[in-house]
Amino acid sequence: MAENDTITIRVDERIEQAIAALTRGGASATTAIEQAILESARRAAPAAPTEAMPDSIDSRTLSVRRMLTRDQLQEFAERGYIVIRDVVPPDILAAANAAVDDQLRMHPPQEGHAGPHFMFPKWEEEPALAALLRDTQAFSLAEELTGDGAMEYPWQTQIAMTYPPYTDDRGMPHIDGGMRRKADEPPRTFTVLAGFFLTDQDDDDTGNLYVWPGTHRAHAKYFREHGPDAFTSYPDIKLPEREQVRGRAGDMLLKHYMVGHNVGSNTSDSVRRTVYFRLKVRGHDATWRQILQNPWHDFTPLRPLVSAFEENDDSGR
Ligand SMILES: O=C(O)CCC(=O)C(=O)O
Repeated sequence: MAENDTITIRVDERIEQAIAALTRGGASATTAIEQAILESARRAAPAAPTEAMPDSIDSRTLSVRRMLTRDQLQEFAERGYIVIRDVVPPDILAAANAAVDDQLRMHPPQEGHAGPHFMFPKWEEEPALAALLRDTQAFSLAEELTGDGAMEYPWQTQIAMTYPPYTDDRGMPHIDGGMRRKADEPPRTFTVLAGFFLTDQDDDDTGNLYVWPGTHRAHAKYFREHGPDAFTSYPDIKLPEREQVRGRAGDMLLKHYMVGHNVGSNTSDSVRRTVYFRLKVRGHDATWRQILQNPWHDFTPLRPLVSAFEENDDSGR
């Protein structure tokens, strides 16, 4: 098939239902979905010459828009984060890993380093990293939390690596962008953290991000009570039990900005790699005071879902 050719596929109801079933719950369904589409393509274009039939799904010409399920939306609203399986195809993943290798040649850690090593290339500087967000379904999945067209691409990328052996024993989360800020400087808030696992982190202590689920709501409650200008240090809240975010290479994390988090331990045999983007709804910066007090400020589509737990913890205003 020539590079710019496209084929139009009428996805029949059965295939649509199969895809919906496969993607529900974030199951690892990419291959099965590809097969479903191919099957549909065969039915839609029975007379096409052999050379026009793709061997595999060409991501430039065919895609099925993945949607977050209601359960995923609910989980994000309630607990503040979700992991979505198989968002990044292998070729984009390999190119991203090569870009991380390039960055490491420019910014290596010290000989024998153990613990976190962060690098912050600009968005334009590393297109193979930007591709994680821009050339996959990641951005549209993230926008299901905020509304279609609501967000903009970030200007910066973060490569987060954890060299073993490292044990993080701080036992405390942080919120990005405000701790130790000067009172007359606005905090560097954002809407949602999109994280891409470049290495498997599906066992504990493999460099997994630590999160304290639900703290986006507890923090907002604190800032309603103490005022948003109190965000110069970590809010004094009762912490829930900490969790380790688990994901495999190719999966994506979406985490509410206000969820308390921290670097996790890595006692495995290999260096952990994650790439983060801090995404903002357009016009976000001007409204940081509202954002700190209202966890749904930037998340219009979630508002109808949150009434159940808003009643209990009064965090949804
Ligand atoms: O290592 C990580 O994944 C967490 C990094 C982190 O806490 C941060 O950049 O704010």
